Amino acid sequence: MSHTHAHVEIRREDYTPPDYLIETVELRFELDAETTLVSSRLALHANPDRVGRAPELRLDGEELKLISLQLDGVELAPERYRVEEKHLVIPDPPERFILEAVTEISPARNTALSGLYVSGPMLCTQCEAEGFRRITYFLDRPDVMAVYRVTLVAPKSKAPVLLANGNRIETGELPDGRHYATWLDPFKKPSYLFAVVAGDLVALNDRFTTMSGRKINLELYVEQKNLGKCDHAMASLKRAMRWDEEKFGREYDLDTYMIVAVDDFNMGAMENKGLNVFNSRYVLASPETATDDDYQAIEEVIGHEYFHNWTGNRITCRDWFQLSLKEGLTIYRDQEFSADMQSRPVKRITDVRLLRSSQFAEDAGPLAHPVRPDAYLEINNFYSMTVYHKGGEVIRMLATLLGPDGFRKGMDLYFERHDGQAVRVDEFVQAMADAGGRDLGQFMRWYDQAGTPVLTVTDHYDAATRSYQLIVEQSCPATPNQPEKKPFHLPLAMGLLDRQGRELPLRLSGETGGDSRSRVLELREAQETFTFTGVPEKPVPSLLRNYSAPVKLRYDYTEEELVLLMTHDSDPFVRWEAGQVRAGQVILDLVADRQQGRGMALEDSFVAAFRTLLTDAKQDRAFLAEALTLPAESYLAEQMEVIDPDAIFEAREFVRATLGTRLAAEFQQTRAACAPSGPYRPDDGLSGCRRLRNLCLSYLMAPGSQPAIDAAFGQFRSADNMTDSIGALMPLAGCDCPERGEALRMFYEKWKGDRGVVDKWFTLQATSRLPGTLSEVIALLDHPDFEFTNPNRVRSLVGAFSQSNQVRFHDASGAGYRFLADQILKLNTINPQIAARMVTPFSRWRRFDAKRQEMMKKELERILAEPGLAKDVYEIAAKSV
Ligand code: 0A1
Ligand code: ZN
Repeated sequence: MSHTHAHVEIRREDYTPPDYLIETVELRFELDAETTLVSSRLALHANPDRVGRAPELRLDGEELKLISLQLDGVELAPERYRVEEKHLVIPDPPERFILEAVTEISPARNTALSGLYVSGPMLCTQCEAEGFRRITYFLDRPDVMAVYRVTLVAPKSKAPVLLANGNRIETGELPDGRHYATWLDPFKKPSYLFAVVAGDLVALNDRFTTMSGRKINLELYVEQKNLGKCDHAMASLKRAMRWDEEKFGREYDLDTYMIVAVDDFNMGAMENKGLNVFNSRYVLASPETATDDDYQAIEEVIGHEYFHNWTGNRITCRDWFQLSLKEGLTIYRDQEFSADMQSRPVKRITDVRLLRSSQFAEDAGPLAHPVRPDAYLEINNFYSMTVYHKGGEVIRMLATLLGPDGFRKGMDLYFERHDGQAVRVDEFVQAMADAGGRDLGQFMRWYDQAGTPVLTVTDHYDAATRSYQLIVEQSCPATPNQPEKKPFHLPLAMGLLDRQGRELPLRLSGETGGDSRSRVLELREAQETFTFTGVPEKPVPSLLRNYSAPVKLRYDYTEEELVLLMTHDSDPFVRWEAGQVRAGQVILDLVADRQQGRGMALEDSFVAAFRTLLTDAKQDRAFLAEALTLPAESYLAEQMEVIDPDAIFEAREFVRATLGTRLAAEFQQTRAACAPSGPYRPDDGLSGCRRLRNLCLSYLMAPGSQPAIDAAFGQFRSADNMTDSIGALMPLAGCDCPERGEALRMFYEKWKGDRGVVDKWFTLQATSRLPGTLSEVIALLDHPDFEFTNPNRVRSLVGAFSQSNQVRFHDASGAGYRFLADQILKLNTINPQIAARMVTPFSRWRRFDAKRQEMMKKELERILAEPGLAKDVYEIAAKSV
């Protein structure tokens, strides 16, 4: 097979400044779903900083029909320009000129959801990363920043609301029932932050008074039927605005902040200047339709997009290789915001869980790339766990190394130096280095080297000298194009416990005084030894407190030591982690037993430790729920040489069922103790209680006894909120009992008009571990509510099955693989971005047994052989195979 695809690789080292700059942009949209006319007027001039003379102007453009073109007011003769497939080229333009173009586009045919497209009753745009070129010819790159003035024209009946970035400066009526609005965004911005929205929408309005006393209008636009589901998003926005003022001294800059909720959206949300566009799942919530987790996610994403106003918009990226400059930093900011709004330890635990289950897998496979990648075919493929979440961990390490005051000083310096600019990661790290008076040269390796470092820790206690040595070795596995790695500079937060679980003073040899109980060791070498003095007995090391670096930690703890850490460490993350390590050992031992045909039996000591935890009334319930949740199948898989999805599933289920049986009384008691005492409120502080209660139910359901089924069905029928409804329906959906079908039917009947809830209904079925799941999923493709054109719906069924149902997706027959490849090929022509994201499960093929490897590879090859394969899909499939 020949892979002669003419896809051009873009390389970081090839960056050159733009030959031309654009000072102002005037756009006029004659909006219509079938055919929209876009008239643009660009004020261009040769870039004084360009490399060499500017020979020609190459504007980006895709799927555009050029209607007319004028230079300095004169129609351009055909020999003075060229229309290529993806460019408009003007070979010899003047130094400074006005270019006017009229292009025609079709929003209704734009199923890729990039550029201007139709979603329900509106037209909206998505321009990051390279969608603006699907609207008009432009220098569509983030280091070209301009002031935009935009006029929208549309029939008033179809689109009573006309929105764009910035301030509305003029509105008026036009003949034939049309109207218009003109918007001016006074802030220079890159084209990827451009947005317009037009449609039949209503707004929830509110006000925010900034720290300097300015009044900001807050407007949240939704379809009429959703107006009652906006309060939480609005309240979250106000909390985010206040938080950024208090924590970072950052105030909002425009007079209006608008958010629009759309049903068809490729990602979570988009930070367009003054006009965020959100996937409606991160806006709409009511107690009946949204779970506690949904409420939480809304607050987080609202915060994320708001925080981008300073980290992304005011200071943006010079080029797309710098994506983590805005994304890693903004993830860190939204994590800290959420941590301040809820339980900080629980937030940290959920963030680490996500990182280790998804980012670690990415970093260990053929798609591994540095936080700042070196090359790409399609930038949309690099909105990755690595760029976002590992990028966030890198910022967190800087905050740990510099301390809160140093980090804040660094942020202030970064804003002071670079406001209004498009910069690189280097400028950010330099600001941190300068503010903290530190050399962060070695730290930059976190941006350049891919792969998850491994810290191997050993120790030695010398009773005679009362000294304790901690020997830390670091290494990092090879990743694509990076066979050899240099050591990282990283913070290792730690403490030492005596055998009673009391914290010991931490004095390194050579130090006087200083007997803190928790400290940060800085690692820089492949191997380092830290010697603590005045240590009265052999301690138990508490390592990587608060998960101070995104690494894999290896230290040979005994069961007894893990229990000591679980019950006594002062750091909640370490307490949780000790339990996870212990549970992981137990399950992986059972996996080995099962693989070797031995019977499975659960150690009494494990059950006893679980009982102690479960009945510990002092524990915070949200934390307890985390501590009682077993490591995920995907995380366990990561730790196996050759992944055995069946054995992992069976061993884990065996543990759940055994605990459910042997601790039935305790689970029932805890569940009863967490029963609601009044009607549900999302912010009643009881979400931890609900989580624990639903976790108890799932353990009770694991052995599949009728009383447990009755309890679940009872909870399902009486629930006054989605958290408890799903909490009961999830275990029911995984149970081979008559109540299952009954409950799923009732749920659908009740919620069939609600997109968000119907997504949940698809996902519940796609993630059921019952053996017949794949057939059900295939049947659901023909359900009247299934749509290939809606990304949320595709994710809820195809994505959920292939990414969150390891045992059924990896069915030994290969049927799961064939199913996924079929759907990818269908999506390839509809929405390449979504199609590409669906390929990732195949990228892990090397981790499985020979038979599965072969079957997965065959599907990848089938995908690669498809004529007209989108660049997005090609890149992921080609790198994977
Ligand atoms: N910048 C957004 C994410 C985003 C990226 C690409 C999109 O379309 C292809 C849409 C949104 C964020 O970080 O929230
Ligand atoms: Zn972002």
